[in-house]
Amino acid sequence: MTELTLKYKSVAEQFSIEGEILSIEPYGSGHINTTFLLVTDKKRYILQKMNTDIFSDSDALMKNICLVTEHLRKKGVETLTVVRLKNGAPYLKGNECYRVYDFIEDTVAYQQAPNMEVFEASGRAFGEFQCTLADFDASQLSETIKNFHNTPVRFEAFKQALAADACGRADSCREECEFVLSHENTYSAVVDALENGSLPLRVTHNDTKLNNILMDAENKAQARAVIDLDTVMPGSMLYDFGDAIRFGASTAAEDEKDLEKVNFDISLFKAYAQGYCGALKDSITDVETRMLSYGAYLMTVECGMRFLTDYLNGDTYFATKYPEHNLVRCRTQLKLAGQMEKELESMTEIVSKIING
Ligand code: ADP
Ligand code: GN1
Ligand code: MG
Repeated sequence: MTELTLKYKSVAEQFSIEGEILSIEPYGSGHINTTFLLVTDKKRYILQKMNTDIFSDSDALMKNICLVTEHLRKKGVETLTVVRLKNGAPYLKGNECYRVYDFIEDTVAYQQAPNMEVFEASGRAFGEFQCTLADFDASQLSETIKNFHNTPVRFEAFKQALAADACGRADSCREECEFVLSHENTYSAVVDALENGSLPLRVTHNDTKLNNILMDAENKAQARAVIDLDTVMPGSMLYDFGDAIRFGASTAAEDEKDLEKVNFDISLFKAYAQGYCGALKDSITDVETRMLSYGAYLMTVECGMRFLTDYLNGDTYFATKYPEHNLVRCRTQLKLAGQMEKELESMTEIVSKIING
């Protein structure tokens, strides 16, 4: 075992895991935490080094996760199982923080929708996830990242990064910056509607990309568990619908370099909307129905803006594999947002037909 593996082994041994540790290897494609597959001679686990720069209050974060998973489990919904430390604590707290989950076996986390059925099933599961949390007391939840989907606040952060140009990268992304600057008047509709009460505040997941749901490996169009519960907090239904569309209703990966391959696919949009809205038919309001498609555009442009901000800041937030990675991701998001902007009317018609028959 390497020195690093030995370090993770001594971390893992402090948790109540079954069996002898055989291996600890990097796992998955998350951009925020550092995830490992931990294998013992008895079971498999997920070991995560938590990102405490982003989630600064790790006690509050883990309390949220314990409360939400308890609520889901009580209602018979499969969810993450937090493996406690031998001393009973829910995570290892120190200069670095770690947590362990049972590995949810016989599942797949897709990086791209393999077909319409899988994407529709993921939509249904995220819709049901929200229904299950509808009676969860939101006042028990901490806001783990303030202003997470506050697009005007994200826009201010972008403008600051552009003005500072800390890494001298602004010249290499003029076109992208221009796109973000020129769309300023489209950013505030959701925060305004939440503030004036026309959009209801709900308990939402807020990070609903397709690799944050585990699908059944055998029966491929069946969801097993919604994961990555770090950002479950009060929000709008538009955030959950929108973020899933921005990632999953594309014909290419989030970091596809060849933009020719990246297109918004309205039939994937329809499939997801059928699953998601089908599950939420009884609770969705008229304003949500009217604004859902705009939410897809907004989450896509917001994510593009966040990747661009991070590129300008020198890649301090999202994990990257090469220097232009954030810029490449930003380009796919802005292309998709531009296409959605043009198709908003047909998207809204699709949603309204699903809801109103
Ligand atoms: P991040 O916040 O960095 O995105 P996630 O919690 O989403 O981290 O985990 C990253 C990846 O690890 C997921 O996309 C999924 O592939 C895998 N994963 C996480 N938790 C589990 C689990 N309990 N069982 C199986 N796979 C998991
Ligand atoms: C991050 O954690 P992960 O990789 O599932 C990010 C999301 C972004 C997404 C873009 C806490 O999600 O907000 O939409 O990357 N999560 C956080 O792929 O910032
Ligand atoms: Mg994730």
